[in-house]
Amino acid sequence: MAQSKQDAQRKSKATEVALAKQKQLESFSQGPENLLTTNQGVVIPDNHNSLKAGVRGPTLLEDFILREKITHFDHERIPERVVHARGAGAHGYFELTKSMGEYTRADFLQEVGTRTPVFTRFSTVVGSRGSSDTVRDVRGFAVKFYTREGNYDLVGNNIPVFFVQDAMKFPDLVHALKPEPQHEMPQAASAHDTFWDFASLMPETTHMLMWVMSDRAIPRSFRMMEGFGVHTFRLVNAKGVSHFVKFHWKPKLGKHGLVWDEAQKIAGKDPDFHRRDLWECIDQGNFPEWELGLQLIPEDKAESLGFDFLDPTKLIPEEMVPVLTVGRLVLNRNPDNFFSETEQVAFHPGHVVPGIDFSNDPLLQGRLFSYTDTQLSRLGGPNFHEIPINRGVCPFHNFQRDGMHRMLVNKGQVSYEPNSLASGAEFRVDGGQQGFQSFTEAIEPPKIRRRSPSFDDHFSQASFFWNSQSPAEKEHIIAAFQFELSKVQVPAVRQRVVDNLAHVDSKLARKVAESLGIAAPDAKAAAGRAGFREKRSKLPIEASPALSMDVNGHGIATRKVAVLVANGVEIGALRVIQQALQEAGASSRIVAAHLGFVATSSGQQLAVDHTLENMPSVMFDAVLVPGGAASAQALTRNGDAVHFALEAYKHCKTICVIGEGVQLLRTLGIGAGEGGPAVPGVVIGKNDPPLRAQLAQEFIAAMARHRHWTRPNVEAVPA
Ligand code: HDE
Repeated sequence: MAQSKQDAQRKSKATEVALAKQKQLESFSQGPENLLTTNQGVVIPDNHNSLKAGVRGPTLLEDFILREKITHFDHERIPERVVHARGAGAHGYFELTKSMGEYTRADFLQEVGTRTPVFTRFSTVVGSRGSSDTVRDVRGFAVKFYTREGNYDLVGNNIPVFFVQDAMKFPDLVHALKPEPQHEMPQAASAHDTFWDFASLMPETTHMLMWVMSDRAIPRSFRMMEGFGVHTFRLVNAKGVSHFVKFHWKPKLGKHGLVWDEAQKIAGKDPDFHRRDLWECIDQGNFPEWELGLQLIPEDKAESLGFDFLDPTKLIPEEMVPVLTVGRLVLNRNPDNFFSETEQVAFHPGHVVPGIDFSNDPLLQGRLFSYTDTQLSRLGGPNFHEIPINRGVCPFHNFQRDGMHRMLVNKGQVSYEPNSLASGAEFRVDGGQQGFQSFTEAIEPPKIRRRSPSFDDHFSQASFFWNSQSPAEKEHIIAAFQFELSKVQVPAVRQRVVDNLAHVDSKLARKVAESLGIAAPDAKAAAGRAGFREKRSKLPIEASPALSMDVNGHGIATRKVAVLVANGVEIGALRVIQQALQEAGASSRIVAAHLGFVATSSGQQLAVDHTLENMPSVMFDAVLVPGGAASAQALTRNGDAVHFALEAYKHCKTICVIGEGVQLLRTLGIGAGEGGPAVPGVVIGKNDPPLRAQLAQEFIAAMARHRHWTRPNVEAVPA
């Protein structure tokens, strides 16, 4: 009794001291506002000059202000992520729209309307932190849910399958993919010998290769790409019943890609293209949004899918197991500081909450070790969970102590369990219902280092993906293989790739081989090589429309239109179209040869937003060329303006020309005479006031198709 009284007194004294110290600290931090200080709080008298022996003399070591400033600067960089180094992040929330209580006990998936704060980071995989956004690559799509039961991380990609089946091959894959070690080239590109050498010797990569050669790997925006959890996970309900689950993020604006030529040009014109797009949209209140979809597979059905659901090179077609929409993700706040938040955020597929569990996918199992391990060297020690962006919103208690950069001030005598010295019942071990209960699964012996024969099917889903693409998408995939392999120096590597492709589709393999000047694809040769597996499973469907991006119906919200003008531009129709674009959620920018103003045909001043040079056509989704004889003439004499229009034509973007503006397309033979054949996505209008509103709607309808792949003579355009 006496002991506990003493304890209580000691505690209240300690609290008093802590409070006094806290007050003191607060009063200090309210100190000299807006004055530059050292990290110790000493006001800096002069931030331009170091302390010297005489104004022209040597600097003194004594200058603690200079020393502190330079020392901190010297240590500003931390190691970049070994993969996914370049990224952009945003805050937001996840709102549940359908209760998942039947399937999982996860608290944030119970009550419809529950909003859980999130931080999301998108990334490329291969490039360094300073590389370009629009390279051909997989995109990371990682979401940290700050739930009331702890942080849950869904660390996925924008492609639903992966290159390799077993974690053992991941370091080899990444070494082959990254710049070659002798000269560190090429940056952020798979188009080089080591990657294709590895890929050609590992037929299990084939399905993922098809995705990476498709337009999925050059997204128009982070806001317009899907996300996937990739692996099969488990949901476990309060009764301990488990369902397998695949996670999907479906973008509200639809899924859209760039054109490869465009992607490469943007990489030079604006390497921050995706990062800027995300930042600006959130800044302007155009909050990106995705639906969370789940494919739920009862335990007993999983084995009868016809392929192995534990194999991460396989997807489950939506037509076989429908995607159930359960909530929405909204990103509505940009980070305050890139380093503190986007760079220091630490995701981990092993950050799960009660009710979400793992499957035995051998790639996922390897990831469960890797992510904490990598943060130890990247974020400098075991206390990275204390960094604000990584901290949960629920309290956490344990007896882990000390280590580099410890922020918490753990109180008291006791840092172990069990103990009899800590008073109170805090940090009790919950052996009961509240805790994370791993799904009780019977594990089959023996301990064995071997791949399951059920993982032997390396080609059937690659063919399935190919069969699901539109004719234009197939052409893009062929062109991507041709480009990548044309960069490969060793002919035998190219040959192995096309031989493998013969097992996906013979036309695809033949067309790729033709442009490389190598022998015809030899399916038999591929089948005779090490690593090749004969197994082919049959899906109950031939193709999946959900795998194609060539679908419309998402409107034109947040699309950008360039308006090409020069002195003498006629703005009557322009104003009507601009208004209609704005109402449809798109924006327009005036682009001219110089900044400042141009004079309109009616003598007004029209403010210019960008020059033809600083915002070329690749930065826009569509082009509008208003009428006005003098403006049209000046534009046709300006090489940059002609290039602008031709390039937009080549990239299959919507172009609207009004009256004399049509002259800009004359080199394409468009609009030369009345009644010429209609060209997809080229809208030709007259300067006729009663027809302006209709013209605006025609333009918007054409833009909503995103790209016009069936447009003639695109290859002939020298842009
Ligand atoms: Fe990762 N991965 N990964 N990965 N991954 C990392 O973790 C790793 C894999 C993914 O925005 C690293 O914090 C292994 C698949 C994303 O911060 C590292 C294996 C998928 C991000 C790591 C995989 C991913 C990472 C690097 C195979 C899609 C960026 C820095 C066993 C489902 C997260 C870091 C962010 C990052 C390891 C395979 C997605 C080294 C060992 C499959 C989105 O720990």
